[in-house]
Amino acid sequence: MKIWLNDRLVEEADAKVSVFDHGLLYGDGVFEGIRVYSGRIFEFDAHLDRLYRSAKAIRLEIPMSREKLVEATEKTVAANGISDGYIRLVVTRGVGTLGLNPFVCKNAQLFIIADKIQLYPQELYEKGLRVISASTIRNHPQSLPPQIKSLNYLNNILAKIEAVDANAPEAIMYNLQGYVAEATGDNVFIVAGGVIYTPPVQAGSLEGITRDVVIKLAKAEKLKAAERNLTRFDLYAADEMFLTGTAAEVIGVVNIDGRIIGSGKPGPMTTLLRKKFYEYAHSK
Ligand code: PXG
Repeated sequence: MKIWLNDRLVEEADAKVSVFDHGLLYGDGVFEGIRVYSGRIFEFDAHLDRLYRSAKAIRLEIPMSREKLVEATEKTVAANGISDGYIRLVVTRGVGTLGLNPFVCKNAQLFIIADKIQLYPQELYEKGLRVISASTIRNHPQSLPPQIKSLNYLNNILAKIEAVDANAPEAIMYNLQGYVAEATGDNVFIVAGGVIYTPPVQAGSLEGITRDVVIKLAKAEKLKAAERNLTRFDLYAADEMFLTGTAAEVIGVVNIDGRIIGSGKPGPMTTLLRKKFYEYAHSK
């Protein structure tokens, strides 16, 4: 496998960063996870916008122009012969001294991996997921804003550990007020009374690109979609529930904390949006 490292493609064995990189020492950096469908980089502009916004929020300068970054990403995808897969674009703060000050790090490191993607098994898309409510509260936006896609995922990992311990593939995270924030690596939607609801990002979620696409596709189908704060009860009482994300795409949830959602199978709107998403992803 060839990896893009800073200014060129290198062999995987030579793609190394320092133990003094603040990305490793402090989780100081940002990243994007992007799909490649039928040889096309999915919603690349939206992902780049989010990467630059995340970097700006943590005062990290991305060491490459946007045009060069597009070129480097396309070269990495081509060099690895990926037509359907996954890109991980990472920018770390770079090498510094032991100590938090990010401004001692003079050379941000940028690397790009293009690989096949590990998916949920097909069976889970047909049957739907069982999820749990995590007791780990999502980072407060005044603490580490969840809108920053940073290299520090420990908050999500703590919730993921709860899911794994409960033998569930995903956990729902709530904010300090008790409203739904997001899943550990996906956004949350429900259907109630014929309307599709998802929490506003201000409730503590990443502004998911799949989320935005799904809202657009729902509106194109003349379905009603709205942002609204959701409680744990709203999830328990929902007619349908689904998650969206780059890796999962659109996947139904049929059980939360032992409560069966709807008929216990992915619902009709979930199934329709999954189909529309597939068509959109493979047509663009
Ligand atoms: N919330 C969080 C916390 C995420 O990490 C999403 C929502 C969904 O956003 P997108 O833009 O993907 O629709 C994410 C995305 C991985 C992996 O390797 C994680 C994500 C995306 C791709 C791969 O775990 N998270």
